Amino acid sequence: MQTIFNTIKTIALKIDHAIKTEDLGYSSTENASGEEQLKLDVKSDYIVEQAFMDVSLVKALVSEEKEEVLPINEHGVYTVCYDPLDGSSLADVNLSVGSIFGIYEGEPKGENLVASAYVVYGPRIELVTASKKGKPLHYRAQGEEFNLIGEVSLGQKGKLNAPGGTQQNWSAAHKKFIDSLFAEGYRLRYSGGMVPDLHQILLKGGGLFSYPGTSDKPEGKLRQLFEVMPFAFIYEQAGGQAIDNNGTRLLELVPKHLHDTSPCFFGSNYEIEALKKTYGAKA
Ligand code: AHM
Ligand code: MG
Repeated sequence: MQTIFNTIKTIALKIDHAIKTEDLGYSSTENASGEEQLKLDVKSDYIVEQAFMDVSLVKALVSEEKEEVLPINEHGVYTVCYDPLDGSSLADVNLSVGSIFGIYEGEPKGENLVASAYVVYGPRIELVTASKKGKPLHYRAQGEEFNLIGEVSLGQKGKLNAPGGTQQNWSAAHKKFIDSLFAEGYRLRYSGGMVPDLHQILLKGGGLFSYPGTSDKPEGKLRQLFEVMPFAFIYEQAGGQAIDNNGTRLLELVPKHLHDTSPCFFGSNYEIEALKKTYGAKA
């Protein structure tokens, strides 16, 4: 697994360089979810693809920017599902963006996720990795090196509330729940980039990030394989919880298609337990 994490470090430095130097305009293509791709999305996807080509442990790649699975090494064991540059349009307004990686052994589905990692490109480049043993590890880049800062651990309860989706399209139950957290003293922290938003909650010890099903997007916006499951793994390893709108662990989901989405809630125990009570079985 260390070989894969080392490859992600190399990728992080290259994508950071691209963010700082490349043209930010749109390409002439769309991704598998029908969204216009920025040139930076395409470039970042290419950087990831090239970096993993020679990693013999990796059998296949599945990218948010590609329709199909890309087989790369016949004898590999892992499928790496990734979002090369999540929140890429935020680079235009100079907010933080990120890359997300889920490493699956066998078929890509929640129970086969064996490790995950994300990179935050902000004022600094930071990396968080997680495997099945121990707490996630937090690194910061200094030049070409990634220095270990320490373990990431969630407290029982936090203070931050990051509510995603268009409020006009939330269910009444969802609105009531989000309002109840604010009434308890929670503070709004939402940039529109799931990587920096989830990173902030993790490093500040707790809170809730939600992206519910909405009237316009009943299955939510965030993709299971590249976004939802890798973060669910990291939140659980950090001592928190990650569930869908039925109270099911996100890591129990089995996507029917590579680009399937799911409503998702990530947080420390207090907020997730409150969410389960408020919504009952159905959010
Ligand atoms: P992207 O993969 O197309 O960049 O979209 C994912 C991003 C997430 O980072 C973020 O949580 C979400 O979209 C924000 O969506 P919204 O603006 O609807 O709240
Ligand atoms: Mg994304």
